[in-house]
Amino acid sequence: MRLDVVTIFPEYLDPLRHALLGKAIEQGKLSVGVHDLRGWATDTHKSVDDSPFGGGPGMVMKPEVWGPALDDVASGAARTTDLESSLPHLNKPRHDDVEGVEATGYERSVGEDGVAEDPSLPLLIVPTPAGKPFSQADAREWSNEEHIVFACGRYEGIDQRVIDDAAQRYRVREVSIGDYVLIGGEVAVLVMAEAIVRLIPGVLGNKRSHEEDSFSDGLLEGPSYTKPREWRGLAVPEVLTSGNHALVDKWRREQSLRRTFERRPELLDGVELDKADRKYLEQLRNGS
Ligand code: 6GU
Repeated sequence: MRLDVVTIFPEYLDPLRHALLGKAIEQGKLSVGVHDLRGWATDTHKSVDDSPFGGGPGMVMKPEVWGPALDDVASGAARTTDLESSLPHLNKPRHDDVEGVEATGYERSVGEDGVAEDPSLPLLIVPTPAGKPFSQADAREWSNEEHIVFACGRYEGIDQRVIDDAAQRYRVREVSIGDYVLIGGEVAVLVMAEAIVRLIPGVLGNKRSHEEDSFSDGLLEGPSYTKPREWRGLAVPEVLTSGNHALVDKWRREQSLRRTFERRPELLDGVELDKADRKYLEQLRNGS
């Protein structure tokens, strides 16, 4: 997978080189480019924003700067500033060393608004609190992408024509990571990149740990315990040390149902429940 990020704060994206993502880079499963938007500014002040038409507070990011930036990053013309992993370098061939052949003769597929989209185009993710909510399902789907570009807006956002025009070169998604407002998209990119990259096959190592993630079956994950069996007077739930795997599975399922019922009851509407699940939830509703 290739990730490119366009931002006016490139150093904000340094954590992409660390830990899990750094490992993915070392493994040759990921390459990352971070691009300073000001490199596409044309005036002597390197300005990237201007006052909004129609008045109002704040500044809007300029189309004449963003347009060429997204053109260059889509075509690979800006692919010179890759982040190295912070981990020791292994000198493996990198993903982007062997790509560059554009797919032809695509079949059109249907994008999120029911509009036909060329699936060979890169994905452009624009973080914005006005976007569709980012979910684990998005992370799973996007972990299969060849090339994802993130466009980080600051201030009051990017001139909407940039996003409309980018649809000629990208499959565009405007997404939010939650119902709160950040100063800019950079932290949202770190969040989404981590959620996506950990699902690339082989990056996390342990496939089961995906299957048991919160949300992968629509429920929250229950509590976990390790040694010692007793700590500060608190014992590990006895069933976990019983050696009875069927009982452990049943207990874990019930813990997931309980947590979801208590913390995110709205999620239960979208979950496949069997007879035992429904019975357990009925007990919870009756206050036990
Ligand atoms: Cl994706 N971007 C910004 N700037 N603020 C946010 C957000 C994204 N998601 C929630 N708040």
